[in-house]
Amino acid sequence: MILIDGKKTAADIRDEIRREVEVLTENGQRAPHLTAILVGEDPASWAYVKNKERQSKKVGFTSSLIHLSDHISEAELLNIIDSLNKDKSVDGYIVQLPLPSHIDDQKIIMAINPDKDVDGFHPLNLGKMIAGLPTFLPATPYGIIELILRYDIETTGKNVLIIGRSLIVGRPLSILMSQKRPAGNATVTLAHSKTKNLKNLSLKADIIITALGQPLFLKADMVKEGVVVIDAGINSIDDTSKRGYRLVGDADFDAISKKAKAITPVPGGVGPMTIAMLLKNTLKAYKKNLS
Ligand code: L34
Repeated sequence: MILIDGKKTAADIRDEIRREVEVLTENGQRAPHLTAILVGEDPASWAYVKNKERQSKKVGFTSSLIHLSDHISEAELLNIIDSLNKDKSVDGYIVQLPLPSHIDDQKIIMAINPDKDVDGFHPLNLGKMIAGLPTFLPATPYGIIELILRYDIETTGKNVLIIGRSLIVGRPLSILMSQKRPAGNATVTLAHSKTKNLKNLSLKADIIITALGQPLFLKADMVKEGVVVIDAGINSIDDTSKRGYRLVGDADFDAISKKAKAITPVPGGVGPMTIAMLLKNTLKAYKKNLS
């Protein structure tokens, strides 16, 4: 069984980015600048955003965090977005999701300048992705693609089952993997909460990507021998540790790893890759902003 090590792969990618940034700054250019907006106090979101800030600094980026109260209005948030859109020193920014229920995610995403949308969530960027044009790929699907490539996992002609149709992971990934591109050319099935007989589908799948957000949803009896499982689920479960929770994936790692050809762990799988690819998108935004 091959452990697909997202933590190590993400560190490799960060090294590549860091070396590129070094050359740029040694030549007198300013550093790339990534900003994150975090609304509220959700401990998991806080941890992810802090990770993004830490990793940004590690590769030599300027990083800033705008932390806002849960009570901020949609209009106030839109104002902050407007100022980031105008701020020439900010190359890219993200608005960490989920947002409080009184704020409309889509309205916020639509307000982001597509050239600074390093999450790749703006409809213009999603449209470019579907058309196969160069754009910012959403970081989690991009990270999954990168793991597949760096671990030489064959996708051409394979049956790929993606479980979960979220805007952040399942939907874009289903498009990317069916396209004529590296880590593409697969026969993709996109399953979701209304799918019937999931087990029939999962037993036929050569590659299964879970992105539904249900702890230990995918069980060993649902997969065939030699399957590749990529687990994009990050579920926090309350426990007695100091931080009060621990992370588990959507797949039953212990049991499935006995049958799988390759599998990603949680933590240490897709999560770190999401951040590495966000940095890659930011470097891309920066280069475009300079030129
Ligand atoms: N706007 N919102 C926006 N963009 C995103 O790309 C995200 N996502 C998802 C949630 N909301 C978002 C993230 O950043 C999920 N996500 C994310 C990013 C990083 C990690 C997990 C989720 C991560 O670093 N995971 C580590 C463990 C971290 C820990 O121990 O707390 C891992 O090894 O999986």
